[in-house]
Amino acid sequence: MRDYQREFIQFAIEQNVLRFGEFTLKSGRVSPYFFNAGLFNSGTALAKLGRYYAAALQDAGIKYDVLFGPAYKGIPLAATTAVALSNDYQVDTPYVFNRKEAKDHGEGGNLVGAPLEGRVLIIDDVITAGTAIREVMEIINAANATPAAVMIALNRMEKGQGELSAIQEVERDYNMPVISIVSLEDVVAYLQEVGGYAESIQAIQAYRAQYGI
Ligand code: OMP
Repeated sequence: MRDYQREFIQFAIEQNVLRFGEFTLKSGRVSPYFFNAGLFNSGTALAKLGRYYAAALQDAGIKYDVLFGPAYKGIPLAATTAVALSNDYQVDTPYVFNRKEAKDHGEGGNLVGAPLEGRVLIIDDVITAGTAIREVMEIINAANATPAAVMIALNRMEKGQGELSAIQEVERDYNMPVISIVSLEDVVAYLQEVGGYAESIQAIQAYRAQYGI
């Protein structure tokens, strides 16, 4: 695990973004942990978050033309990542996001920001069963753009519809990599390192036996 990944997990726990307990997910699975990116809810937290996304993106070495932040949660994520790429790496990257409802006046259309064209780097929070990301792919296909990769904060390492992980299914179906700042394995390694999380680790292991890959 890299230093920035360890720092990121610590930061997510401090912000209550990463919590342990019992949570019912969108997929109906009952998870012993939850990652709520909406709780990176101050200027400082959002600035830091953008730096972690930018660091992981630079680390992955993927080529892309535009960042896309899917509504709603992806919008600040793409914006803060674009700012961090500029501040930390002097890379000026266009970014675009979608509206959930079309607008028929003013700038019109469903997309706001840079043109959605070329190789698109999608920025999102979490992939569990892969439902949300499939909706995003429809927007990219409709724009005739090419997906370059999906960048998420946490890879929950869960099964999708079959025996592959949801992320492997997305990679296979859309022929692009999914990259993350950290994975569940990193989280568990971190919890083991710092100590005091024996119960949570046990619950995560039981959950992984059922839904993990
Ligand atoms: P899938 O559409 O099943 O891949 O679930 C992804 C979405 O679930 C995310 O975009 C979140 O809205 C939500 N989610 C989290 O935010 N954090 C989690 O730890 C788990 C989920 C979830 O419900 O699976």
